[in-house]
Amino acid sequence: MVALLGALTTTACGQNPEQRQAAADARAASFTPPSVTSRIDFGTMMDRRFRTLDRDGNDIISSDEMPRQNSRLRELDRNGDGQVTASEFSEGMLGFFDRMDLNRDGTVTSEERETYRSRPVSTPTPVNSAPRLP
Ligand SMILES: [Ca+2]
Ligand SMILES: [Ca+2]
Repeated sequence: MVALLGALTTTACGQNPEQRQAAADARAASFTPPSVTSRIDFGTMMDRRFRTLDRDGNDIISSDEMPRQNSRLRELDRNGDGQVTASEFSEGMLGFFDRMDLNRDGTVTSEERETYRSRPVSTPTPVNSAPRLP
């Protein structure tokens, strides 16, 4: 039994480089900013992310450029045409940043991010339910 536990522990800790890379990719895909992120840095990061996703460079993330399991990205598609334009993307992402920035100081700390993530999903917030008009 002890030997079995030992083997399990070793397996769990002994990830090979590919597994670690896959985990890193997963973290990158779900977007994990550094512990303190300014709004400007966030905007720059999101702009870079948009450029990466917009493979043909037409300022639109079309449905075939959309990552498969990224529901957050689909939520940015405000007019529901299956595409996310550069302005839909940046406005949506900065709105997301502002919702995470609980004390409105223009930076999001890892603590604020955790608070945002652990919020009750079923509770609608006024910011989320407000109509998103330009
Ligand atoms: Ca495109
Ligand atoms: Ca803040």
